[in-house]
Amino acid sequence: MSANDRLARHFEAIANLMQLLGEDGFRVNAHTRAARVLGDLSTDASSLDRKTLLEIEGIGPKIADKIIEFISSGSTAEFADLNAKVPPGLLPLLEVPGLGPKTLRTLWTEGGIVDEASLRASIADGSILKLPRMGAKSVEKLRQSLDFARTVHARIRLGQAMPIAEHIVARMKAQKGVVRAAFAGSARRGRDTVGDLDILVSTSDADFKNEALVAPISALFRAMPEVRHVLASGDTRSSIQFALNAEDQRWGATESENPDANKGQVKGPVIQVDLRIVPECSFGAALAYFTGSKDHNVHMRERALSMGMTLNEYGLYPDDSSEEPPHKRGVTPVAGTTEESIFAALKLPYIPPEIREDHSEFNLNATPTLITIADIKAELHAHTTASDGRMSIIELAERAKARGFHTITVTDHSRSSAQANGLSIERLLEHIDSIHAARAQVPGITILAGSEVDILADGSLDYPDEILAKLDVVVASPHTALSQEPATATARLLKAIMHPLVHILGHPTGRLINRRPGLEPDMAALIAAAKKNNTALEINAHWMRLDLRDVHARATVEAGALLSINCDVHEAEDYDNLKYGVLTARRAGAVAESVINTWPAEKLHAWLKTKRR
Ligand code: DGT
Ligand code: CA
Ligand code: CA
Ligand code: ZN
Repeated sequence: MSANDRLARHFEAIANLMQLLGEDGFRVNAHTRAARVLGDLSTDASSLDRKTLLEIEGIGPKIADKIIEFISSGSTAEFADLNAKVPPGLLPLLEVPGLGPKTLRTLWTEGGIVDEASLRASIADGSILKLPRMGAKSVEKLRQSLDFARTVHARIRLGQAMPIAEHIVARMKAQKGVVRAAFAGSARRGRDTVGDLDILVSTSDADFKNEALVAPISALFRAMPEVRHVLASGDTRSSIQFALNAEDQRWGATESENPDANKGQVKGPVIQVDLRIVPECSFGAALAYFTGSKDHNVHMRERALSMGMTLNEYGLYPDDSSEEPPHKRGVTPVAGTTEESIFAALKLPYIPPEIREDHSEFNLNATPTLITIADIKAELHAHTTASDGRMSIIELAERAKARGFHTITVTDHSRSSAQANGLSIERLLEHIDSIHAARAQVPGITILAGSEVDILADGSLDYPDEILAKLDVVVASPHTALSQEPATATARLLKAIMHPLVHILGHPTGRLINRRPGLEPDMAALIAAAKKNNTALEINAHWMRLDLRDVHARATVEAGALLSINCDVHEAEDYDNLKYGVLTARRAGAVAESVINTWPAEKLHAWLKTKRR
């Protein structure tokens, strides 16, 4: 997240808190406006002095001071003051679709609702119906939103969890005595959400025997400033709850599900992080064990047993069928320092973490060459300031070029997407000219003219065919009517896939992880049609989306249909989401060849033209 985004998020949180506290409109509006202005700012606000900030329309002296305070301290006193006046469980409820700050204020002040539990209770006993503007219909909708959130509520999106994992690993690596550090678990496997983070640290074998060296590493982990609650503390293992940013209180961040763990803790969104410290000779075994998945581990252990060995998180040991585990008796392991040594000793190719799900990885004869970030050479779904993006065509193209891409496609929103400033036909035609004109200014990369065309509720596209035919690339995506019946959704999306001018089906289900489930079409039918019509299905790499999700991407790969991994770029940082898209593709077992963004320029451009004959 950019500094501007963090600032925008912060001012939005202040505005929300003010409304919850019933403050007057003018002050609220000043903060909402500041949030919008900061979010749209093309220069980094943290690089501006007070005078320059004041020159920006929508930023007055008070806001400017708060921006400066936020940049130097990471928060503001005003936020802290306001936040202290609101029950901690209230702000996260703003993430529930249909619950705005005004409604929430009523629920709180007049209905005594302070968190999810009390909201559920008042729905269950019907008392919520006595509150202003709470009709049977809106309450039923609220209940459904809460239920959807409940099923996913304990898991945190990969894009929020992974930066924390990387941050903690970097901190642990900087510690005295630490040799290796890595994160394991579902985050390493690249799942779209994670339950908790699993961090692994090693010391040298000699150091590991010295408690005075090991214990401080564990203690330091528990003393990180973001730690809200310590769940377990030992010399070689600890468990904590790590706070997500207060202003980043997104639905999906959660209290621990473990009731004991919650005793006496400060409320607020947290992610649990488990730490294990192991000696170097066990690091590979521990990494394999804590990467999982559980099912994969069970299979590995059975394989070891069938070969007369014992596998655990300490190593792979020759089995002498003694009751006591071999590592406790000082038995010398067969393997354990690296994961590679364990796979080799079990006569298996190295199995990449993303496919350790006991799906079919044990049938592999060789390590699969799964797609990597370096394979990606083109971005085919990107927005500019013409619709809701933050970059000009030139900047978008320059950023793509700096990543080593040979092609960037400008795909702004189509006319129906009014909230995203979608382009009318007239504006689109002008935009195509601007895109062509930009080519001379950014040599060394092919800039293609495209559109992210809305797939309307009935499956028709948002521009007529003669306009679509003028575009080099058409990404067709659903943005509205995302709670259609599955059969209707299938028919709708099939129509787009079969449309002869459509290259890519963008974010096929429209899901937002932990927010809305999106369409539930018959994926097998879509995939078969995509293959038949030579249309690529997108893995939208944004961590809020990851759409197609892993299992559907796998079905696409297995059917031999084409994938396209796109960042759906709206601002410069969005290119960094590529890693989440690639992880999803790796979970699907995708090799570079099955993803059109990896193809050489000539091949990709020729393929695009097959839909323009
Ligand atoms: P999560 O945290 O729910 O997103 O998923 P994981 O896979 O990170 O699961 P977690 O954190 O409970 O445990 C990390 C890994 O440790 C898991 O993938 C496999 C291993 N593990 C944990 N408990 C067991 C167990 O009872 N049996 C086996 N075989 N492995 C386990
Ligand atoms: Ca985990
Ligand atoms: Ca864990
Ligand atoms: Zn879209």
